[in-house]
Order: sequence, then structure tokens, then C-alpha cells
Amino acid sequence: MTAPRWDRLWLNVRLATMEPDGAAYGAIEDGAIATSGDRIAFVGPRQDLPAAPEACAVVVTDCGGAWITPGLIDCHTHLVFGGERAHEFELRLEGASYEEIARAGGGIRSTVNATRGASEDVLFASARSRLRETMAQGVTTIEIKSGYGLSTEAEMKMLRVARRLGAELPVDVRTSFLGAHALPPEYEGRQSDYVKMVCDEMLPAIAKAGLADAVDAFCENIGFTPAETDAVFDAARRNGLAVKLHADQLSDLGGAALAARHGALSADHLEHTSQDGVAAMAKAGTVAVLLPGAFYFLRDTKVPPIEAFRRAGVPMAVASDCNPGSSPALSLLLMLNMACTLFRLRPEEALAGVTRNAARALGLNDRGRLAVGLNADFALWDVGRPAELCYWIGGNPCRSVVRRGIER
Ligand code: DI6
Ligand code: FE
Repeated sequence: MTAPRWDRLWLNVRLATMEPDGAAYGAIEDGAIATSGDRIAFVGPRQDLPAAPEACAVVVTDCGGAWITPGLIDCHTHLVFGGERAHEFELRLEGASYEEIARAGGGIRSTVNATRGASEDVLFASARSRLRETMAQGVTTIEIKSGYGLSTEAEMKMLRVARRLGAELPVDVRTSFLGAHALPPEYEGRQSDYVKMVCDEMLPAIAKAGLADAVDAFCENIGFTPAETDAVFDAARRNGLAVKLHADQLSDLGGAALAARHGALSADHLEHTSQDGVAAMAKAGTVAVLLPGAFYFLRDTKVPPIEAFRRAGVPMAVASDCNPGSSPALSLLLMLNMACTLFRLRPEEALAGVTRNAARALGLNDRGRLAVGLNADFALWDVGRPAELCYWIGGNPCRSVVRRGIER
């Protein structure tokens, strides 16, 4: 038998494959992983290699016992935006609430002003520096939403910037159109006209330009009603786009059940989700995306119904929600820690939340686990056990990252 000729082989590694069946973390001690082109060609115990390592691959690397996980996936971010909102942080610390600031014309609207006023190059440069921070912690796929433009032109500008980030940096960017994020000032008092414009003009134009992979909405008292969200999701379906929803973050408007009714990939936030919402998500296979950074930064006290999700078998993902107002978070590892400390996820659940389940929240089945045939996206970590990725507060044990077979 002739030995396979893989491009690269990593030896003396411990693998957290994140395969759901079997050992915790899908762990394989004394493992080996190999790539051919941009795919995983082998993953398993070293003793299962079909020949001597040097006969199997062109390049063989001894990793000295490092842990390898799938490349991390941040499945909910608002990474592209103009300006920052540190002053609102100060106001909140003096007692103003997030909703009060939003109602007074600050909040999302202040970022809309800054984003509309910024050139594409300026938006790109600021988002790129944030993206580099998160990539350094093992992120190989990131979702980026629009929603700070709120006009066809400005939403398209944001989405073009997101696409350009994916084209120029070694990371996969998935985009979501979030036109129904806030009411732009020029539509004050005419919310239904704005929703109609989102459905009939913005969404078709953005779908036609191929700028969005999914459609999102902010279903909330300070956002859009369930009926308006229904209309946006119907328009998404007409234009062939998947949906996901900011649901039940500040109040229970039945957002989780609404998302499930539309077969949403995910419902996100979910602090106020009811039992009915949990059951509907379980039935529809909708992923629960937990955003502990926003919970923490808004000093929220209502924890999402984690135990109910667990019992109902709803897959849970964890994401940064990186945005200037409610979660200025550039560290997905810190989100893992917060998911465990604030939401009581087990470290294995948290790690599944930024790998296997995050892939599912984006409708992607070619990543999020270490398995033959999947994208060769993985991260090497200087840790003694996978739970360490959830344990440290700050710091970065990421040794290196392989994306599509190439060490970046
Ligand atoms: N929920 C969030 O967490 C972000 N958007 C949303 O609908 C916050 C957006 C912001 O405050 O700028
Ligand atoms: Fe968000």
C-alpha cells in the first residue's frame, strides 16, 4: 500500500474534535491531524496513521502536546461601525438606562450618525483592527451584521466593508442584513413606512447584490414589533435568505417563538424567553445564541433559561455581540469565561458554543468540528486541558491558527 501524501501533518497533539458523541470535547489524546489543500485529510489517534509520519505528509510538525480545537466561530457581531460610545457608558454608570439613552436619540442612532458619516475606508480600517484582535484568539469564521446605516446606500456600504474584510484577511466573513435594527431619524413617526421600505427596497437590493447571507431584526420595545418582524422575515424568504433574530433581550415579546415559526437559524440573546419559546425553538431546530458580553455590560440580571434549553435539547452557541453600545467585546475567549461564570454553562458546552453550534447558527455544515472532509480550520493552544480556554480572564494561549490548510 502506498502511503497518502498529505500536505501537512501535526503530531503530538491532543484533539478537541468537538464531535458530540463519545469522550468529553470529543477528545483524542496522542492524536494527529493532517490537511490536503484546504480540507482535513486525517484526524485521529496517532497510532491509526497508515504509515510512518514522514511517509504520510510533505511537512510534519511536532506540537509538543498542544491542544487543537476547531477554528473558533463568532456567530453574532456588529463589528463594522463608526465611532464609539464610551460616553454612554459613563452616563449609564451615573444611572441612565440603555433604553433611556436610546429613547433620547443616543444609543444605536448615535452610531448610525457616525457610520453614515464615515467613508468605506475608515470603516474598513477600524473594523480590521478589531477583527485582528479576535482572529488572534483563534477565530476563523465571523458573522458581521449591518444595521448602523439604515438607508439602502449606507447598509450596502457596511456590508461591502464586511465582505472586503473577508476578502483581504484570512478569515471567513458571513454577513447579515439588519435593516430592522432601529428607526432612522428621517422616518420618525413613520415606522411602518420604514419597514415597508426595508422589505420592498432595501432587502431586495441587498439580496440582488449578493451582500447578505441572512437577514436579522431587533424585535424589541425599542426596536420592531413582532408583526413588523414577521413582515421582514416574509420578505427575506421571498428573496431566498435565511433569517435569525435579536429576540427577548430586554422584554418577552415572544421573539424566540416567532423566530422558530420562520424556521430561523438562530434566536439570539433570549434573556426573557418563556418556556413556550424554548419549546418552539427545540421543535424548529433553532439555535440559541447566548451573548454574555451584552448581559454583563448592561449589568443585566435576568439570565437566559439555560437549563430549559439544555433539557429541551436546543443547541446553544456563544458569541461576542461585538458592538459599540451593549458589548464592546473583542475577546471570544472572555465570552467563554462569562458564559460559564454568568450563565453557568459547562466549559464543554461553552466550547461547543463557539465551534459546532456556532457553525449551525450560521447554517454552515463544513466547519465547527474536526472531521475528515471538513474545512481545515483549527487553532493550536498552549493549555493543559480544554477547560482552560474558558478559565482564564484575559490573556491569550493561542499558539497558532490554521485556516483552510494554511498557517496564518
Ligand atoms: N442588540 C444588541 O445587542 C445590539 N443591537 C441589538 O439589537 C446593540 C446595538 C447598539 O447598542 O449599538
Ligand atoms: Fe446584537
